[in-house]
Amino acid sequence: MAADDFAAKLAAEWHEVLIIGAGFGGLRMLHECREIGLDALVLEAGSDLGGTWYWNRYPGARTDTESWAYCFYFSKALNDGFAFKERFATQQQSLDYLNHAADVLALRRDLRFGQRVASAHYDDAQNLWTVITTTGARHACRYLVSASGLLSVTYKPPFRNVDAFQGETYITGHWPKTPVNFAGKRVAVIGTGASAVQAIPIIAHEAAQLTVFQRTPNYVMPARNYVITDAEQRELRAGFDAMVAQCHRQIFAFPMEDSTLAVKDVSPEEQQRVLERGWEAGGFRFLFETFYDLLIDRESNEVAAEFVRRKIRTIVRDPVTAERLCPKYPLLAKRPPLGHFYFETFNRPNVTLVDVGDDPIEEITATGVKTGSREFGDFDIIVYATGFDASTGALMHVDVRGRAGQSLADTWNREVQTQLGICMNGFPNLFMISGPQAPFANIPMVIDRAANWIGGALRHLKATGQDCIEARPEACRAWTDYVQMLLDATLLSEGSKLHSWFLGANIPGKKSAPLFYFGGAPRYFGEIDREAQAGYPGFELSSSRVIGEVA
Ligand code: N01
Repeated sequence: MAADDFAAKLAAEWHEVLIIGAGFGGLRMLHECREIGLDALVLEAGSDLGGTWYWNRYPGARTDTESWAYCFYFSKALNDGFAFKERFATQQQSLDYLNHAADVLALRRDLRFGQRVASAHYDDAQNLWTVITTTGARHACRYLVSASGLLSVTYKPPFRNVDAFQGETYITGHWPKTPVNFAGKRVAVIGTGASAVQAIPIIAHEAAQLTVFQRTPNYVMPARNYVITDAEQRELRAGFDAMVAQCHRQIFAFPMEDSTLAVKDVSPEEQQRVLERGWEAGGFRFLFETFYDLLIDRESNEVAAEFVRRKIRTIVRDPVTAERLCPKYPLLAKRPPLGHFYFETFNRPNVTLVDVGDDPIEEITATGVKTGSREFGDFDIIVYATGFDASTGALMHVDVRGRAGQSLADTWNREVQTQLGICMNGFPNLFMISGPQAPFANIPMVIDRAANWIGGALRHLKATGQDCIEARPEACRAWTDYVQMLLDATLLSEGSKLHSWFLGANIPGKKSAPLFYFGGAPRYFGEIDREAQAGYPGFELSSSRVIGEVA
């Protein structure tokens, strides 16, 4: 029976490709499918497109990648037709860009909103996936692409009595569409990760009082945001191709040049001068345009780490608060946030920092927060900026079943294994964009290369009359070991003691494992290209069709 006939029998709507999520990844993949001539539909839980930029509307939310390089790289025309307003795009500007792309590429007709995927089951006999959403809508497809985001499942710590609080409660990753009014309110923010670091300075300006609960301090580097002038806009447009090439060769796929200097190559005075220049340049330039060995050499790392601590001690007036804000672990062992006057905010008289590192929050009360030894009350609002069940979280919250009904959640609870961070053994024709063991880097660039690679694989299947691709178990084992080895060569491996979400260590009970490839984006791009050029040796390709079948 042809696949679409079988889908009709299941009372399911048939598409060759189903894509989960209408953020950057889903939109990019839909465009890829259209280029190949494949019929594709995007299922999106939200009421509109945007993904991360739809859900994360908290005050201060904006990109940490320079706006002009946070885009769809396959089209200069898309960037030419859009006015990037600031160096780091606000949440609304990011959403505007995605809407602009969706309009220009006419993507909306294949986006289905309000459709949260509840289950996705592979049918061995028919070689197709059936996908059911929480509204009960049934779909079937040959190829399933998860573009559900590496940071889309919010995490709220299981404090006792979270519902006891009688004021307003918000979570940064699921912020309401209507603005929250902080004016005159006593506000608690729990968490000091990238989301909190962006939100805290803005909330502090509005609130009567702001209390920040910090478990682990962060190395926050100044973003040094600015408004893009017309003249700079013209320069950026003229430099589009060079920018794309630069992102392809930079270790984290950012629009900057990697330093070729090691800390020990230069005198202590020169080290400080180089670091000062990076600090002034702003954003992640402090990490990548200063010295290349910060991520791999402990002593080099300590020079840069101490530089940041000195900055914190200079900026923050109260020495006790300054010391609390100083991280004592290696720089980059956790994902460092970019700040917009973050440390300066702690000089305000209405802002208090509470260190809960050694005195954990245990309970939420009717009016506030209780740690092991102290009680903080009289809050009107609690903001949870407590992060995400990252990377594996999104698919593990869906009932995904592969060959012979094997559960993805059970499989990943035993061990996360992938081939190239894109496919898995036991789950044929399931692809992941920004999946576990893919690089953590400038996300739209990782998305672009993954969508392009998946498109190449689908083209290859079509051209060779095949319709089934599955990662070989030995390839998955080898990739997993390789990802672990790459991680162990960096100081990022220390993140397991620091609740790093890079390793899943922020979620109690989640097995700590390398969730990202840290061998450098250019190396990864080369590796996935070579796999395709070699004819996909790490995959088994086959045909489920019988002669005469059309689907
Ligand atoms: O989440 P996080 P996030 N008691 O996990 C604390 C991306 N992003 O949403 O550090 C007390 O970093 C936790 O403490 P600790 C970016 O990649 C991008 O801020 O685990 N505190 C931490 O301080 C980023 O890295 C952008 O000790 C608890 C905070 O909650 C990623 O999203 C902007 C606790 C969680 O921080 C995640 O950032 C924003 C507990 N029981 C985010 N549990 C841009 O690029 C957790 N915490 C623009």
